[in-house]
Amino acid sequence: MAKFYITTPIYYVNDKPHIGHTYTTTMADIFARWHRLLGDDVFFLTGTDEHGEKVQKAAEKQGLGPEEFVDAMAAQFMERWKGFGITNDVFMRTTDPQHERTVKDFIKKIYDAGDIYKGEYEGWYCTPDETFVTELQLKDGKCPYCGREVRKVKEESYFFRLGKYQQMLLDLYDRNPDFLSPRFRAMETINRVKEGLNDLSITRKSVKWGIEFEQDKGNVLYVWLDALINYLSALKWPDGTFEDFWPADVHVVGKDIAWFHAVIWPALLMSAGIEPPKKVFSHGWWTIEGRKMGKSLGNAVDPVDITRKYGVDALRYYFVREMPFGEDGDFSEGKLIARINGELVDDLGNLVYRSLTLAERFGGNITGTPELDRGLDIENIKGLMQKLDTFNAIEAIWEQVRRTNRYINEKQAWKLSGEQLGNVIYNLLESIRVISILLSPFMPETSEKIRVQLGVEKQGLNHCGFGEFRGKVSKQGHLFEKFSREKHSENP
Ligand code: ME8
Repeated sequence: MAKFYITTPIYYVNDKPHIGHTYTTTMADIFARWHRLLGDDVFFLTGTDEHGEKVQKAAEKQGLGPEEFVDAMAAQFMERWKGFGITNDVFMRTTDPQHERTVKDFIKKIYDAGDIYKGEYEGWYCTPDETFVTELQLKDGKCPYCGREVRKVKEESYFFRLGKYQQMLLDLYDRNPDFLSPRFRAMETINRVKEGLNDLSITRKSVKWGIEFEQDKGNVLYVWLDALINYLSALKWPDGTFEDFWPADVHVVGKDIAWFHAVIWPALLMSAGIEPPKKVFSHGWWTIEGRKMGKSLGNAVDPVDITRKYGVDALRYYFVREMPFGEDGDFSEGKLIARINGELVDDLGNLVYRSLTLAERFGGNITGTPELDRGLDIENIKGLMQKLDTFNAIEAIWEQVRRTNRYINEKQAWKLSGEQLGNVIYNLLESIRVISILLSPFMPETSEKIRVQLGVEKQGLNHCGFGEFRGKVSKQGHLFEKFSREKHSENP
C-alpha cells in the first residue's frame, strides 16, 4: 500500500482562523481525501503554532497567561476544522509534551553535528511575521514582507550554520525539480539561495514563551525552528511512525512562508541526517473583494459566516474553482453566489434532480449499455491530482456533469419509454454515481447526499467504471438552493 503524508502549516493562535487558513487546510484535506479514495495509507497533519512573541503579546492583551490563552485558541482551531469536515489524522500543538521532546532531541542532534554556535544577533525583528530582517532588507524602515513596524534587536544568540548548506540545497533543487512547486515560484527562492545564505539566529534571550534551549538554559528557541519540527513530532520522531510516513509527500504552505519550508527546513533536516520532504507546494494568496486581506482593513471575511450562509461544500467548491492551485485569486461573495447558482444549482443539482425524477417514475429495469463513460478519462483526472492540479481536475469532472446533462436533452429522455428509457436512466445513474465518487474529496457532504439518494455503497476510485447499476433510488429534494445577489448586497 502506498503511503501519503501531507501537512498544512501550523497556524499562529494569536487570532481565530480566517479564510486563508481555511483555504490551506481545505486544499490539504482534498488531497488527503483523494489519496484515501485511491486506497493509500494517508497521514494528514495540521495544528497550531503556539509559542513566540506574537502569541505571548496576544495573550497579554487579553490579560491571560499564555497557557490559558493558547488552550482556548487551539480549541477554536480544532472545533473549526471539525465543523468544516477536515479529516486531519493528528492535530499537533507546539505546547504538546511530545512536540517538546522531539524538538529537544532534534536540536541536540544538530548541536552535536557542530551546526550551532554562539554569537550575537544585531538587526531587526518583525513580530507579526516572527522574522529576522537585516538592515539591507528593510523597505522604508519597515518589514519588507508585510510593511509593518520592525523592532531593533541586539542580543546574545545561538546560530544555525545555514550558510553551510547553500550548495547542498541547490543540489537538492537541481536533483529534484518537483521539490519546489509550482515551478514559477521556485525560481525566486533558488535565486535567493544562489545569492548566499546568512546563518540563522535560532535562540532568543528576550522572549520567554517558547521551548528552552537545553544546551544553554535561559535561551528560548526561535519560534520558527520550534514550529517546523512539528512535522516530525507528529510522527513521534525518531521512533513512532516516522519510518512509515517520512519523508512527507507534500508540505502545503502559503507563498508567504515558502522560504522557511524550502530553505531552512531542508537544511535543518540535512544537518540532522534526515531526508528532506518530497515537495513543498506554495499556494497563492486570496485578496478579498480586490483588497489585501487583513484585520486593519476590516475586510477579513469570517469563514464561519460564509459557510453558515452558503454551506461548507459551496466554499470548498469555490476555493478549487476560482483559483488554480498555486496562483493568486480574489474572494468575493458575489462570485461565490454566481458559482452556486450557475454551477452547483443549474449544473449538478439539476442533473441529479432530473435524473432521479426520471428513475423514480420509471417502473422497468434500469439496465443498458454504457454510453456516457466515453468522454470520461479517469486516468487523466488521477494524473492531474497527482500533480496537485485541482483546477483542471474539477474542470474534467464538471465536463462530465455537463455532458450528462446534455445527454438527457439529446436523448429527449422525457419522450422515451421501456428499454430505451431504461438504458438512458442506467447511463444517467452510473454517470452520477461516478461523479459522486470523484467529487467526494472536493464536496464530501454533497457526494454523500448523492450516494444516499442513489442507494449505493460507499466506493473508492477503483469503482469508476460503468457496471451494473445496483442502487435503490430515493429522491430527497434539491442539493443546492439559489441565492439572490440583491439580498447579499443589502446585507453583506
Ligand atoms: O505562518 N490567502 O502561521 P499563520 C491564502 N505559524 N492563504 C493565506 C492567506 C491569504 N490571504 N493568509 C494566510 C504561520 N494564509 C506559521 C507557520 S509552519 C511550520 C508555521 C495561510 O497563522 C497560508 O497558508 O501566519 C499561510 O502560509 C498561512 O495561512 C500562515 O498562517
